[in-house]
Amino acid sequence: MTDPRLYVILDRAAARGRDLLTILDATLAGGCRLVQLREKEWPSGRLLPLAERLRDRCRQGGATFVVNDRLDLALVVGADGIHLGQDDLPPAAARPLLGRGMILGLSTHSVEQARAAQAAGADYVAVGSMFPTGTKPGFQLVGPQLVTKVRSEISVPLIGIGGITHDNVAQVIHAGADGVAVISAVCAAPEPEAATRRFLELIDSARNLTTTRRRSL
Ligand code: TZP
Ligand code: MG
Repeated sequence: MTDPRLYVILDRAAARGRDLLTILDATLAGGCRLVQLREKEWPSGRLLPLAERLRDRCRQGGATFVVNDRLDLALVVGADGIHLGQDDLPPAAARPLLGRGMILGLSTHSVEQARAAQAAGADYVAVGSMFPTGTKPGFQLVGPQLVTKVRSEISVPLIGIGGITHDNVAQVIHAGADGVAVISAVCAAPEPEAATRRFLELIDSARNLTTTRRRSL
């Protein structure tokens, strides 16, 4: 898996009519190297040509390309990974179908789920929702406190998700996350490239601060 600091999730609904390929190019130019395609409406047949083009651009840009929910599509396009939630195919059912070296990412909302995700072979674990978000309204709010609890329980990369913006990203990194996943803060940003660069700057300075704090304890 490439650099997990910033995981940009491309979501057509959040992009509000803007082309996902344009957003992808911008976020790659801004330094993102971990990308997910998330589509909740279009059937897989309709999504396939777009998924292929996104996969190609990710390959050219040296980014990891993950598909959300749809294992069939992930396999057909030769994605680098699949991301599954608690209500999707269980990891034990998905794992045997994954190609060699394919990444399995799992969404979790409690310490127990995160522990179970790692035990089931997750290559990274996402924890959310960090903050209230309009992208998944009414979704369980767990806050950065859960990142801190999960951090001491798992060793695979830990990604905070949900309502993350430039203003609050440092809280998630300070809580112990290796990276953050964002939808609207990049897909709906007026300038996705600049938004990406700023996230990476903020994440890096939060990480430096966290390391300095740990060292001085
Ligand atoms: N899973 C937990 S919260 C969330 C998902 C997919 C939505 C994240 O979107 P945004 O726009 O970054 O808050
Ligand atoms: Mg899902």
